[in-house]
Amino acid sequence: MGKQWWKDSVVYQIYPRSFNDSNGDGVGDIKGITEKLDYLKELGIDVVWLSPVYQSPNDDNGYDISNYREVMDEFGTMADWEEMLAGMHNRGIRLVMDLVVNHSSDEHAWFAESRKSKDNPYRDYYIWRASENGHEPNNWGSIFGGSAWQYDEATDEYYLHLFSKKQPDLNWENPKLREEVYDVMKFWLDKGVDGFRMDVINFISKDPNLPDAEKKSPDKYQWGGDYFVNGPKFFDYMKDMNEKVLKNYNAMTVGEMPLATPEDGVKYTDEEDGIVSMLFQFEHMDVTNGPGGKWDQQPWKLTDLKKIISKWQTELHGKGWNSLYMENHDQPRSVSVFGDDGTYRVASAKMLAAWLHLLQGTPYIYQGQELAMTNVYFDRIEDYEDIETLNMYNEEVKEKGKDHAEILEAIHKKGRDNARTPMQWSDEKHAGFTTGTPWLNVNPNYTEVNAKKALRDKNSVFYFYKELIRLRKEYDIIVHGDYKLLLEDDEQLYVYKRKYSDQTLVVAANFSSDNVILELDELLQGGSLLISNYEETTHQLESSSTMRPYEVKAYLFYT
Ligand code: TEU
Ligand code: CA
Repeated sequence: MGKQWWKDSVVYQIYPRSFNDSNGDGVGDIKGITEKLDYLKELGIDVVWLSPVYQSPNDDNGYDISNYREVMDEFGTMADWEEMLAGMHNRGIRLVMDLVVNHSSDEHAWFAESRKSKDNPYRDYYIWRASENGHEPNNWGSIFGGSAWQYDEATDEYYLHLFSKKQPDLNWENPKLREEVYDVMKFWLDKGVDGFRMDVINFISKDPNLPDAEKKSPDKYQWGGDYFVNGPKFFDYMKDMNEKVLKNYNAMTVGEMPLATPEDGVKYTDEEDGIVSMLFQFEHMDVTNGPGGKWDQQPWKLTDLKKIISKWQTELHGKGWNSLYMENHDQPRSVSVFGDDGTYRVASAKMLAAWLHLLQGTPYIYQGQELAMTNVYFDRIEDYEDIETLNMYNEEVKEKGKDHAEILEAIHKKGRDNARTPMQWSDEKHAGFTTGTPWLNVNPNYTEVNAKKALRDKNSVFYFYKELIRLRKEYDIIVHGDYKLLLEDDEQLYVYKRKYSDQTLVVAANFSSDNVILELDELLQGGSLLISNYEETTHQLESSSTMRPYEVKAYLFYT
């Protein structure tokens, strides 16, 4: 494997709480992951990104860490973790851990000290400010609702939390804090992990003046992103981290970077001067957002998706590196949003898979995506667990008096629990996820949608992913080829062409449930079929052909 081994890898994301429960307490755990390593090996993935397994009071399911060097009791022991890592490495699978260092839990020992007194040695590990005329230090809103500031009586000051009040932001201005983070990273790297996915890493540097955000909505609190997204010292902090830690390991780093532009992407992932191996950005996920943002989901246009994807493909080619994903633990299921989770569930899941995996970048499969798991439609708010969802519901329904049904519909479309219902292993009770009571109910479609069934069916979405992963290993063009969008204005067909030395790859995907005529340039006739999701397909590309509902086909040409 080369120096940049992540470029020809496929990543599989595990959300441990929902993956597999080994001891019947209803919560997925580390031994549960170890039990399923052969399943991952069968799929053929190269890397696991494991969402946090550190000690945590679980205000945000592990994204609130109270000890960076210990494994969460509910998930098992360090010995279990070591066994899991060995099991992965024995199978040639690498492990990327989640590094959540924009904030910690308020139950972290650093914070317990920090809040005690203004002269505590840990005071400056967090961001404390006095009140402004009896109010919060500024008008920033938290991403999970309400103010981004929490008053703390002990010292009569406020601390900053961009997420929940149990997730105080760490103060990266403090060199001691930065050293602590480096030590945590070395601790895990020395245990053998192969890299980190860095949670909201481009939020770590705040403008030290913490100015009020411009008032753009009637709300009391405003989005303060101008003062912390890609903040003033972000790049320098990351350079320092690379110098002091990462350069000594051949580690893969994925920077989760909301609001990053392709220009940022080029700067941050440059092979010589960059700071991470690849970024994880959200522009294409936001294509369904209406003017009201994430809870205002609207019908989306394929031409809008094309513009975003094409911009990233073109601008990063030869200069930077991106993640390719349509799902993670914060997003709804892609087949429910971009495909069809009814009649064409299987066809559309395969279409999305081939369309995505044949683009340039490192593909990510989120657990259950390989089964075409779908969104879930609980009708009681009590069935939801996610802090973001529940806070939003309380604010909108209980405080502002909005309609329950309307808000529930928004949750059905975009709530994070869509991705967090337990992995569907079989048609047994609770989908074979647990013998106990699952922490979050399983999606009732598990009798139809489950791994056991998929593994027995050679035409399943699972084996389609397996084939895509295999193709990546066989054809360099998938990793290295350039990108050109064809049929730019078409609202149903997404067609692109890639080139690499003497090879050309054409991928045609129908994002609709209609039969659509595909007409291509005379020059693009012939080639040989690489993959498709319908059994009967022409083995050579024709200048005019019909694309059936959610059909995808890719052809390779040698010139
Ligand atoms: O998410 C960061 C983020 O900015 C959003 O995508 C967010 O998750 C949310 O859905 C806003 O609507 C990361 C993690 O992936 C997420 O699970 C955590 O809750 C968050 O950071 C805080 O650690
Ligand atoms: Ca368990």
